[in-house]
Amino acid sequence: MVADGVVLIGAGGHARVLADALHLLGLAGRAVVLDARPELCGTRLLGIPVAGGDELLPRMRSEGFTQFFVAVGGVRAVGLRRRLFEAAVQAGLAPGILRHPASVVAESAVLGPGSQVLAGAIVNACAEIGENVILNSGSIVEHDCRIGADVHIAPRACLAGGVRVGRQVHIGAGATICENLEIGDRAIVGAGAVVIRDVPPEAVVAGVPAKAIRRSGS
Ligand code: JB2
Repeated sequence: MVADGVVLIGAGGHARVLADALHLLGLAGRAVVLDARPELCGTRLLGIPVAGGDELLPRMRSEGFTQFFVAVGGVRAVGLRRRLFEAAVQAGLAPGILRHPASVVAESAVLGPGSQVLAGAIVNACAEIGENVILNSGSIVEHDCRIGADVHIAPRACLAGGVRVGRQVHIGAGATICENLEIGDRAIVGAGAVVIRDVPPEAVVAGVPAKAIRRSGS
């Protein structure tokens, strides 16, 4: 029986980043990983045991696991991230909040349940981060930004002050969003884009300055 154990859901690249952070936070010894690939069962992810698949979720609570993190993060995984979040909550686990020791979070910022603030990320004053959000390595979320559920801000992306981001948005690595703009639900901003106008829901934008190239999901 593990007291206050942590469940990582997923055993790929993003899970390795979260596992590394759990080691730094002293939580890895009480963690377990679940993954959809049966061949990983019995292996270890940075020393953390892979116990099996999501069919184990309903019994994790009775085995002493109380918190979880959705540990998949790819650009096409936003729907999956939501489904896994809801399955874990349904199983009685609480979404944790992961703050890498090398991240900076202003005292007045609010981090939603399940949010992950990774190495070098900065969340500035009065920013509001929704549930199940990834603020990946070196990303910057400036003052007064509002970020919706299931959003992934990829490494080194920068949101200037007052940006509003809807639900299930992906902001690509190194993208810049100028101040006070709005990014609609399920939009995708390509890596390195510089966004100087609002982005409508489900648009995919890329380039400098960013222009629409297609709709997300198409
Ligand atoms: O339903 C599922 C499920 N579907 C896929 N339940 C569970 N428990 N696990 C699932 N998976 C597992 O997620 C796959 O079997 C695989 O092991 C893992 C996804 O690994 P992958 O390395 O392909 O993606 P990722 O989401 O961990 O990493 C992506 O996103 C990161 C943010 C990559 O693009 C990384 O480079 C990126 N840094």
